[in-house]
Amino acid sequence: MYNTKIAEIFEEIANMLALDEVERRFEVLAYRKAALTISSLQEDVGEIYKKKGVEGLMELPGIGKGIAGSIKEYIETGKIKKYEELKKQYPIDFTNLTKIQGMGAKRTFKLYQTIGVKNIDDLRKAVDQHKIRGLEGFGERSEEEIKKGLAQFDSGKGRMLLGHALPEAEAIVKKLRDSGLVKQITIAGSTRRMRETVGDLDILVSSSKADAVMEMAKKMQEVERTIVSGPTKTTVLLKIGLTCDIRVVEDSSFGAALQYFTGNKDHNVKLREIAIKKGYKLNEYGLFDRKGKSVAGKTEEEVYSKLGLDWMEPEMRENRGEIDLAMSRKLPKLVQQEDVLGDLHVHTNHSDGLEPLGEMAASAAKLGLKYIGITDHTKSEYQARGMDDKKFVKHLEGIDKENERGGIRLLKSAEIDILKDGSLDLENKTLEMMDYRLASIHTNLNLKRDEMTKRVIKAFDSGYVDIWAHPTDRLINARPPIDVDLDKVFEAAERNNVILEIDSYPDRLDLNDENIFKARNYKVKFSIDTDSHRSENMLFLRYGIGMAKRGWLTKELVVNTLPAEKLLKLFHKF
Ligand code: DGT
Ligand code: CA
Ligand code: CA
Ligand code: ZN
Repeated sequence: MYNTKIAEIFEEIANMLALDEVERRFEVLAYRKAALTISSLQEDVGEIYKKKGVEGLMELPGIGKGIAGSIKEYIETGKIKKYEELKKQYPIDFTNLTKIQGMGAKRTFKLYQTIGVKNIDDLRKAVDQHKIRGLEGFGERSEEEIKKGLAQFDSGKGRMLLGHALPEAEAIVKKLRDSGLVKQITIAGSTRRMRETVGDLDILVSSSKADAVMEMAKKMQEVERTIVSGPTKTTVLLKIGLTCDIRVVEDSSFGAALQYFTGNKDHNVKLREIAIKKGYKLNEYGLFDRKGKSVAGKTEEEVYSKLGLDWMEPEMRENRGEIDLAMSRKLPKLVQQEDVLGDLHVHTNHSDGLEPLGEMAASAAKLGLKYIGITDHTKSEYQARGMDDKKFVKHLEGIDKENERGGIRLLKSAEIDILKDGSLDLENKTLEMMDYRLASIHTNLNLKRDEMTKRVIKAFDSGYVDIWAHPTDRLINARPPIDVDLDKVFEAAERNNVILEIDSYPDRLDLNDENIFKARNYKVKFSIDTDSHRSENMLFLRYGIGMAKRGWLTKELVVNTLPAEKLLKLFHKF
């Protein structure tokens, strides 16, 4: 997969071009747009290029001839000349520095110019030595913010977003499968459990040609270098900066190995204890009786079954009580991607989306969805080109017109800003024209817990909020969640029939599994949405589904598994 790396380079190019004395705004915007497009692609640009050449690249939104040329250059030579030259002029690690909260591109450059900060280590030193607070335009508060940002950065270090890791793992699996060398092959580890971030990839293979598989694994185009390689296990560092374990086992052990390497560790430990109590021994090769005879191992189902447990989906295997449920045959039937009939959080180019309404609708239809809710931003989100009441009225009429033309059902909505004081960013009469109202927080994220809690509850108590979108506002590895008393807020959601969103965007995944768990203590429902800003983002749904399964949600608890007519009955009426 080239996507992550190329998107990073384009973002860096944009950052560096923006520093140039010469006004190069269009070029900067072009690179930023290209970075956004590529980072959210699920198909590898390398594959697109291989199949359809530069023309194929140019079919992607926001990719013109020049940028397509740069992509080609990178795929063929591993470098982009323009980038290398800019890098000489600005030897700054923009990619990582701008990940720190409080560090935009401008500030990053300023710190380089004034005190020579080139990378994260330099920044850490500057913070420790209090060199930043005295600089013009910074001050003590910025220094504190950067310090917190650094801590946040460290805590996420080395763990990659599921949304970047899973497509990479799938590309590797496909490659190995296509080689004809493997009998069975599956992704295991935290990626199979759909954890929001993964530490490394685990790929499990059964094959009678282990040597050839190991050789091939080392030589894949995705590999930066081999870390260790033995007869049945190879660990490589991938170009995207993640390590990957590839293991080969006998077909007769595949189920036991898959169970073992899927984990998680605590789940495995508990399973092993159960095995011991039953007089068995469980390991990655199989389940064995006292005499060392294998009693199970070919499939996972077999292993669980011999231990007296129902098989459970990987997303549940976190030792959160699932083993007891499996033993008493009471596992919940989790929501499946096929159950989801619509997406209630979709943007168009009427605010910060990249595509017109019609295109988003056509793409959703192609994916088999029956309806989508159009949730463009409101006026406070001026940088997202949010609309005021007047524009919204016209926009909603536009949705009606589009509905008359046929195609899948488009629901009228908005992503309404919950303002600092808890009021909503549109007038009631505009809100009343919509099928439902999705609300979220985008500004003043640093309010104290008390004030934040009051803010959200006030919004809910208005009676105008149907869905609370990306509730905690965290960005994985980049921004902490807002400080809010979720118990109080969930209680208010229950009282006001507010549906809680599971935002599927890879760096949001919000609510996450833990918070879904907490929310299930209340009589609330959930909506698994993609927050799409372009058609391809709709493929993110599977990450939200993963989160929902990790939170043990059944179909009944997820509102967008309902057909539109039934769904509409759940929303507030005016
Ligand atoms: P990660 O890579 O940090 O995102 O998380 P995992 O769960 O993929 O962990 P990883 O790659 O270290 O190991 C893959 C699986 O192998 C893990 O989920 C369970 C199993 N495993 C690893 N180490 C142990 C261990 O010491 N004991 C047991 N019972 N299982 C282990
Ligand atoms: Ca792993
Ligand atoms: Ca591993
Ligand atoms: Zn949104």
